[in-house]
Amino acid sequence: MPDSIQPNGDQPEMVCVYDPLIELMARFENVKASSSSTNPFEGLSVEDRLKKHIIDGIKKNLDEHLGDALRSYTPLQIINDILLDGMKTVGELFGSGKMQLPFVLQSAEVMKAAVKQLEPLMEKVEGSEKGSILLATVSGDVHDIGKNLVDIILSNNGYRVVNIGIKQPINTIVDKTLESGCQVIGLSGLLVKSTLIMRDNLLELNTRGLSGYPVILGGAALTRAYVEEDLRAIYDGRVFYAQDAFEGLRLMGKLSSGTTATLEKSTLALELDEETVRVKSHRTDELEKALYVFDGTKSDVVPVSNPPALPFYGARRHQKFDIFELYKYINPIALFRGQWQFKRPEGMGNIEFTQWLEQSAGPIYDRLKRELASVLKPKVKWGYFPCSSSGNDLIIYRDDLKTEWLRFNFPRQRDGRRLCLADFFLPSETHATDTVGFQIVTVGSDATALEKELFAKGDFQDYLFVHGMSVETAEALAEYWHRQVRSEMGIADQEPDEMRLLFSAKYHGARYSFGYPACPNLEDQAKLFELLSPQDIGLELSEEFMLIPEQSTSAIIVHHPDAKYFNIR
Ligand code: B1M
Repeated sequence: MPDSIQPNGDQPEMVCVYDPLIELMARFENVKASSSSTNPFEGLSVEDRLKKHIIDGIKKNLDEHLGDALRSYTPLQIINDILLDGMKTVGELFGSGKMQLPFVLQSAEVMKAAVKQLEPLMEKVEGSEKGSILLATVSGDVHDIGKNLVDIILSNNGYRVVNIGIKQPINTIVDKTLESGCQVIGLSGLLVKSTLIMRDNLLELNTRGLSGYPVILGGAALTRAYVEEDLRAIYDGRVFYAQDAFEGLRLMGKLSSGTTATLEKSTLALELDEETVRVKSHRTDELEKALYVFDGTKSDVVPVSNPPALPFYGARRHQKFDIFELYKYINPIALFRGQWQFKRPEGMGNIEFTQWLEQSAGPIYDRLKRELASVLKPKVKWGYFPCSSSGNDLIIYRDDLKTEWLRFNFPRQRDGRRLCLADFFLPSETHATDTVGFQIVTVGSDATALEKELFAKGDFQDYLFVHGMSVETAEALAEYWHRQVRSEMGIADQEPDEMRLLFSAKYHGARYSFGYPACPNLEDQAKLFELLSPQDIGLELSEEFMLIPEQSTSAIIVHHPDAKYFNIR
């Protein structure tokens, strides 16, 4: 177990330790760094001391200052009038780009610690609740972090949150909502399929006469238009889209004060880039299924007449890795900006921002590399199979090279080049077989367990950092192993010498993950499981074809030199 992430121990205090990130952030933000030599609370009133604890995320001396405040205020007054006021400032700083998400989480940690200290001294006052929400990730979906970030932000802003976890069927959602007396239902999910499940859940609430519950929906594959147009049209009650945890907070504020009527009609700006809109289209599934039928018009792709020989037949396992070698394959942009959500401070240029990220997120990254070296357990299952194409299908053969084992059916672009993954392989009419690779990688369930522990303990900042590192290490392992596959297939002739180019897939062939645009059918994960049997590296499939543990990813590997990512329009 890493030094500073002890299962039952305390995190080191931030205030008396030189933290390069805090120092650097201070150069760009209004939030002041805590100096190691002066007392940051000197001369402040008790109210301002407590607010400073929250805003600057300082845990040291919190109990003492809470004790001082208890001489003049009740515990409830301290929470509602002082600490929550501090959290409001945190929200405003975040909203105006002056505070980064990891620091918001640090403030939430302090808030949680303060409430924990005050709670035993409080009597439950009827009607004192600001608002309440039941949170769940929908059926079949194992994605935890999105919902948990919402939980952290809401519960540390005074709302009662009943977080019932991942993979929750509507029956449980309804039962727990009624049982807990929550006023709002909040649903989250990672996949396009989850957005369809959310739709079914809303219909079920209608049927059961429970549309009186306002519903907030969030998650990577949702779009505002889908929720505010399509789902609003089918739900008898009020349903809202939250792009992030803070929009969830604003919505809870409006719902609790009864001012959602105006909100429902508002046209909040959509800040989605073109790719996100495409990827997030909730219609993807249906649209693409309709395209699966081969109408005879192929693309201009010419399969390789002399494909790579099978390096071996069937699946193999590998689980001995130098984790520090794998770390080199982590894309720092995806980690720092995507997972840890560091944003470019206003007025800072791109180059300066990149340098700033290296200097500010870099030390955290280095720390986690060391601390997680024994937690992340990289494991791979991969294999090669003889195959051929037939229209939009890719047929996989048994080791006699002629008995069909199973087939994949891929969508074809409706216009343009009319690409389809099957086109990259020799057609069955040629009576020759081609070679296809598959891989599935995981960094194991210990990372999931550590994340759970950190979340439960209220170490929210490390929870975000560890989650980001673990999922991006899974992605790095996929990148690393794909390189191995290219070498085994004898197509390592275009290896980039810079990682940046590797991350933009500038090599021979391509790795496509099921669920991504060129092969959107997540059910194909079941076929990949049949081919690779990855249960022996601890992998399972959820009923909605997600991989458990969460920090895992799979792919079909195409050797054709023209194979690049493409969308299905
Ligand atoms: Co993958 N992935 N991924 N992935 N991944 C997506 C989601 C995808 C949209 C990418 C794409 O197609 N371009 C796509 C899904 C499309 C689909 O459904 N068909 C996809 C896929 C297909 C997959 C796999 C199935 C691929 C494969 O292996 N075959 C696989 C599945 C993993 C599994 O089954 N366990 C997979 C794997 C992975 C990695 C492990 C490599 C990695 C981490 C995933 C993870 O965290 N579990 C990963 C990543 C990084 C992504 C993207 C790039 C980012 C997702 C993320 O981590 N966001 C994503 C594409 C994208 O979104 N641009 C993609 C950060 C996270 C904190 O945000 O959970 O959305 P999020 O929560 C936010 C908001 O959404 C909101 O607030 C939160 C905080 O701000 N929010 C709420 C969420 N719930 C809310 C509830 C609310 C309010 C707000 O109120 C109730």
